[in-house]
Amino acid sequence: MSMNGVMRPGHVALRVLDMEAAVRHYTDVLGLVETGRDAQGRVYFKCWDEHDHHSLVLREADRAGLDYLGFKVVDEATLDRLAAGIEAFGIATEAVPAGEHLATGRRVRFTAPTGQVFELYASKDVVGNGMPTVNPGIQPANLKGIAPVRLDHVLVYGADVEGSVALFRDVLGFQVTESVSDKGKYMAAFMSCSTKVHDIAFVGLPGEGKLHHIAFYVDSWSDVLRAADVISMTETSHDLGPTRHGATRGQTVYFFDPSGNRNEAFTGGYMWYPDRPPLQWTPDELPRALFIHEKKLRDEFMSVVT
Ligand code: M3P
Ligand code: FE
Repeated sequence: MSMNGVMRPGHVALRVLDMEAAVRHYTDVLGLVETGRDAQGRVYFKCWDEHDHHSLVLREADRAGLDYLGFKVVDEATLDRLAAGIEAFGIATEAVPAGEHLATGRRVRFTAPTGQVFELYASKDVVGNGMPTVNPGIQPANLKGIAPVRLDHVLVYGADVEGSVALFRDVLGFQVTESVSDKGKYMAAFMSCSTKVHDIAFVGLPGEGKLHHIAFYVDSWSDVLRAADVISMTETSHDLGPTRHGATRGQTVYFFDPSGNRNEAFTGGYMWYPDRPPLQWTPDELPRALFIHEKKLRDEFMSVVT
């Protein structure tokens, strides 16, 4: 249920150190579908059950990390209205022309107070999920690897969580579903623009503009276990899990792409409705908020960002 016209995180643009190794990871291990390559050498992917042309764009660079995260909005008028709102909030916007991404309309780009570049866009070509929309099937026959159904959420770092929360809440219509907070001040905020338990999360640790992870949704706990098996069988760099978060109650396994960008296979979590009371974790309960079984913070998990 979009509160102000923003529907979902629609694409993540990542920098990778070695495109060939990255393409092998995202197609063979993650099991995404490659949907195109552009004149700049960027490679486009989607999860199998997404209908739009792409949800991940890779660019080869000498430093890994997040170029930008794009949210799809309901229509072009909403795009103009939200762009004006961002400007009125005091943040400059930049127009990215239609066609700069394959199969994508114009985008509006801005930098959040936590330092990440975000975009809004309203149009992207529909290429389907490999099955008919009349009398559809269950899943296409040729799935590989972890094969998540969709891009789910992104978690980013940066000191000014209060600023990014204000922008996403007051201008873009997101709600804080859960937080780690003290006396009303956010140390971490999980935010939804939909009925998902989070579409974006901000963690107030040093790392302006940094990415902690991009998460892909799988359908069940057994698919999270299966993801961990695939990670093991392919000798992919494993980070943490399978386990369960306290915050969101989601089930999870974390791993790295060959450039060190963290991926998460995520499932579960409860549904969010705008009238649901947000949940708060006090700072002393942070370990339980992160991992409800282990109740321990892991150094590498907290400190490695790209
Ligand atoms: C999740 C989630 C951190 C919290 C992570 C939580 C890195 O990834 O999906 O709920 O502090
Ligand atoms: Fe996550």
